[in-house]
Amino acid sequence: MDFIKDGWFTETCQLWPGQALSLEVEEILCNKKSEYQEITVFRSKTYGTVLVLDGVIQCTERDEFAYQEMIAYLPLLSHPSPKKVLIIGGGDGGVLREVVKCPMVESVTQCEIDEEVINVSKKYLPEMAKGFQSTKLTLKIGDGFEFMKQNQDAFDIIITDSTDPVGPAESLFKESYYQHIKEALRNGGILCSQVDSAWLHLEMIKEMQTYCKTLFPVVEYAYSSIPSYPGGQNGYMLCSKNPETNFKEPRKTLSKEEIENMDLKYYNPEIHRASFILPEFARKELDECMTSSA
Ligand code: SPD
Repeated sequence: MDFIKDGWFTETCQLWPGQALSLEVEEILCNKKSEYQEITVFRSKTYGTVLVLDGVIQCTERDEFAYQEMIAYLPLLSHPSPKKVLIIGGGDGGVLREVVKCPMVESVTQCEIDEEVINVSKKYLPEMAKGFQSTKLTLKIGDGFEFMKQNQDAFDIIITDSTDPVGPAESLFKESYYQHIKEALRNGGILCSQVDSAWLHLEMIKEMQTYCKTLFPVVEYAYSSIPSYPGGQNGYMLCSKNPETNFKEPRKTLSKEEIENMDLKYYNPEIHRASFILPEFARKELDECMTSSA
């Protein structure tokens, strides 16, 4: 556990060389090695309980909702009738918690490779893991890439809530994975995948957007701010099989009352629209790749 020293956790990774985020640690609650990765949970001084996989922050109690709500509601509220949802990854349960809140969703299948992450989350992050109690859920433990291959024409929405593209999630950033998603989606189906920050991974996002554009008629990149993620942001790749989809305008606009009842803390219709407005350095690169591949 080299990443905790002298009371501080420090996140370094080959994917963001030359920079690191540190959080002050109050207590280490769990550190174990599963079949796939090292799982650590600690109570931090200012970000609540923190889940770390292979030394990389997955969620903190203070800002997790910014990620879980956006990766769930950007696709769900862009689809006219999102009845059947598949979540790949998402072992902490936060995305599931959001998806099952949506009244239009009838059933959710979740495929997580590492059962130990689910167990740890149930024990130390019960507010995130509460989605696992939903009667809408069918839980599968297994490899998301392999699971995707077995499904054809089955889901309205597919969400990939993975770790970064090193380690167990590497295959979930490949073109072949997106080909399988396309087949697993019903007509008009929508996918949303976590693809990291444009500040750090613009080339990878560009490459992904280029091959997604060869598979789907509508492809967009959105982002939300999350202070505990590298670069303070996370990006989302959204693709639709329906050429009429306009991701930038929610298909269903939640009222203030619905937002309150669903206990949303980050998502609202204005931030939905704003999340597609990119700073010039990113807009230029990503628009260029859209024009050249379309
Ligand atoms: N750089 C960290 C990206 C982590 C994305 N997955 C987070 C899981 C939260 N449900």
